[in-house]
Amino acid sequence: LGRFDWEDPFHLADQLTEEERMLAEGARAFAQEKLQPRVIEAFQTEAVDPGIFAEMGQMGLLGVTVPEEYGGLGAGYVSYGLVAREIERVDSGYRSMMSVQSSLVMYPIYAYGSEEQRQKYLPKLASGEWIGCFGLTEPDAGSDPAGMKTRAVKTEGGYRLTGSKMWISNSPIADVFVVWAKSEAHGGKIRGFVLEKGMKGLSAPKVGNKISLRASVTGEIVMDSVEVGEDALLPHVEGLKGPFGCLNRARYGISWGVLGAAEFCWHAARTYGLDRKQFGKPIAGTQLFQKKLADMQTEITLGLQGCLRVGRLMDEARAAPEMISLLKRNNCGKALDIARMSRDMHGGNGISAEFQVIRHMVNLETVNTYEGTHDIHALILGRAQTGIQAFF
Ligand code: TGC
Ligand code: FAD
Repeated sequence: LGRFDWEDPFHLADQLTEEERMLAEGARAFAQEKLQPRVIEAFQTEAVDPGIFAEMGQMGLLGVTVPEEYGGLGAGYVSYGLVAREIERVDSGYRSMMSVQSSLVMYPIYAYGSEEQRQKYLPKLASGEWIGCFGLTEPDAGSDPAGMKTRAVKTEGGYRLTGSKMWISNSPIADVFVVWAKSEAHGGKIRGFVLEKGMKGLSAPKVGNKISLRASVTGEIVMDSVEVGEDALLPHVEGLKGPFGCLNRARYGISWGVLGAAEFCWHAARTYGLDRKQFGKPIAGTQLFQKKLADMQTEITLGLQGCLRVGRLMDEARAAPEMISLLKRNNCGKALDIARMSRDMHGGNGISAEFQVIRHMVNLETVNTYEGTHDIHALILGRAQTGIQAFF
């Protein structure tokens, strides 16, 4: 008979390569030693330390899948997912910083950019010297990015961009802005542009008063007739498949990441239940408590196995976007349920910042919403199995 490991019931670790295991261990050590000690205060004070990007860069955690010649690690998507899981075990905001930089900024420059753009931006984004952001969402175009109003108009030497983006991770501290706009010169099709901090007419005010994801800074991107050269255009993609190609990767990473947050909440509930006595015995010795622990263990184990499967398919270029929707939707929803359950199992202590589960809980509300809401992914899956789109 096989051995049962309560923390890793399906022996996920045995299904990884030696390189993947080592990268995951390095990422876990970094996250626990460098990020965990500062997260409680960072969340409370909403203070984002831009130096975290350079620290992540030094560890090779930015652009894990980008080839080494551009400063990345040249590793596969399972490796990328394992990194997301370890960082989000500490905080979804830190994972956000990493995944925007890797999947939403480095990936499009690598996949859709010119050789000059790759060489100019990727090494400095990989090292964390430069910070990137990704502007798709607008005040009036969230779930429906095709409704964006941002426009690029052709000028003599390039383009003039006008519009505003909303809810953009990293934008107030960004050096590099990947933004999506409808370009008149390309028949009104959506095109990607790379903008740089300091350009005339470009600003990125912070969005304040967030109750969620406070360790990651969020802002607007305001483009008031920003003039760019032809070299700012990402030449190799047009249409919504440009931003969606990036989102596929980020959504996949989130699917692993949220399970890291869920694992933290599960382990915390177990430890708390073993320590805390009521009615003369540990609360972990009650049937209701154990049922909740069993539910957490089951959902996390199944979710991780799904991530590994889709990660392997991504590495073989056989993953369909709908597989990622299934995973992103289910894992975010389950992680949020688990965080809420853990909060409850901690009783009054569950609302204290010190026990950390309520921070994960409020963070996961954002993660359930961004990169396609829980319901939008249901509609993507509904369309894929009925052939009928139900968005409008
Ligand atoms: P639809 O007609 O379905 O497609 C339009 C074109 O796009 C192509 N496409 C995809 N390509 C690659 N991957 C995918 N997943 C794709 N999905 C669609 C499609 O083939 C088509 O191409 P073509 O060549 O035929 O034109 O488009 P629609 O307008 O009906 O959209 C439907 C819907 C609702 C699924 C889509 O708009 C959607 O997913 N909405 C959610 C928006 C979203 O996820 N926004 C995320 C913003 S970024 C963010 O949140 C970052 S947070 C990061 C962090 O801090 O970690
Ligand atoms: P809406 O689209 O207005 O949705 C509101 C509600 O209506 C949701 O419940 C939704 O499911 C539902 N709904 C919408 N359409 C339908 C429909 N057809 N049928 C049924 N229900 C529907 N965006 C970026 O571009 N870059 C970033 O870096 C980024 N970072 C973010 C960071 C944070 C902290 C947050 C909160 C958001 C971020 N976003 C980013 C934006 C995020 O992707 C959007 O918030 C998300 O896509 C939802 O859009 P919305 O907020 O406009 O909500």
